Amino acid sequence: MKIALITGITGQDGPYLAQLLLEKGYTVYGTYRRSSSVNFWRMDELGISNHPNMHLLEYDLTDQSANIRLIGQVRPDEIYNLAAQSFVGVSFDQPIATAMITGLGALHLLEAIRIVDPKIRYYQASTSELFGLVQEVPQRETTPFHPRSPYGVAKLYAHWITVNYRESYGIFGASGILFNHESPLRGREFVTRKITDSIAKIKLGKLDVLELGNLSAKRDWGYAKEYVEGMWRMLQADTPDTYVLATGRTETVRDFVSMACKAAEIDIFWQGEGQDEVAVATATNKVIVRVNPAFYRPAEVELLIGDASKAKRALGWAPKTTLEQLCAMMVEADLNRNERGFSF
Ligand code: NDP
Ligand code: GDR
Repeated sequence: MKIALITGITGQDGPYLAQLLLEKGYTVYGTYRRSSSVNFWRMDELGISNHPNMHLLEYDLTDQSANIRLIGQVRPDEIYNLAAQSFVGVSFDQPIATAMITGLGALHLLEAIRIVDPKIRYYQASTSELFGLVQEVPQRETTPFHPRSPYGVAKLYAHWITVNYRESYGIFGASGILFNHESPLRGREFVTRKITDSIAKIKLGKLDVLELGNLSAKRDWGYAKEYVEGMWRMLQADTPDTYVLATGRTETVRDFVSMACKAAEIDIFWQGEGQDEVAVATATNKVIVRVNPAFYRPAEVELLIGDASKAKRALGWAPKTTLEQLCAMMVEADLNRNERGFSF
């Protein structure tokens, strides 16, 4: 029976990955941070919190002695490093904390692997934010990087240090350059879930207006549950490598709002431009979505669209769920939760 260690089990991807690995017969250790109100609602939603092979450990990625002790204690076959300060917007306000966690955190784990057991396989959660300013469309493993946020720059370090430990010490370090992936378990600070949760509240009469930033940003959004399967496949390959996971389709934030309204059966029309652009509900003629420049970022990533053909060829991985299906799934989950007064 294999042992896996997942850092960041309280986030979106951790519980989906844990669920997959438990189904495959792994023993899974998930790490969470000490805080005044730790919540495990995502694991609860997937029904894995009380699984006999699921264990939780308190841990902070930035504490190097904790990394060495953790790996010595768990002795995993595979480590999935999902822990990060992962919100791009916050990284502009907390650039140093982001560098320590999201960038140096990966080095802490790789060093611990080198010291404790170099045979451990390591997955680094890299990101399409590495591409940043558009250099090539679609973006693939060979596209030059130009990150546009402290988060992207920190992830660039984590990516290259993974490649460096692969080349220097023969450590099995795989780097997955994953494009945006969403789900009903997405944090509400990210735009898709902010939209589906707010549209659900508007539908139920619990909110009047949703405020958003840049409506024209284009993202390649996939379904998180399918992306964690790709992470696992990267660690089962014969050799460690770097892979893009993406759907190959890109849509604007505005399109996602329209899709969510359709799923919630709210008829809307768009009017105005730039900061004055609004979405109006046809039935009531009331503005339900407007722009608030406070949500703009100092530097924006305008267009992401990925080419995952290498992952398809080498790993047999391909996305299945369409964006319409994903959006409808998220709206439905948020309608149910808001009816129950759910607040995460
Ligand atoms: P989330 O933000 O939902 O989860 C991040 C996790 O990291 C949380 O469990 C968080 O714990 C934990 N964490 C934060 N800081 C520390 C720390 N100092 N020590 C230990 N744990 C910490 O991210 P996702 O699940 O969406 O993403 C998983 C990974 O994949 C992240 O690294 C992200 O950057 C990357 N990624 C995500 C993409 C996406 O579209 N979702 C795309 C590409 C890459 P806490 O709850 O205590 O804050
Ligand atoms: P992103 O995701 O920055 O791509 O990072 P996010 O959902 O935060 O933003 C996507 C795009 O939407 C625009 N936007 C808004 N974003 C938020 N959060 N809130 C708003 O109100 C809003 N209005 C418009 C943003 O400007 C942006 O263009 C996510 C994270 O999961 C990263 O950790 C991961 O690495 C990348 O995806 C791939």
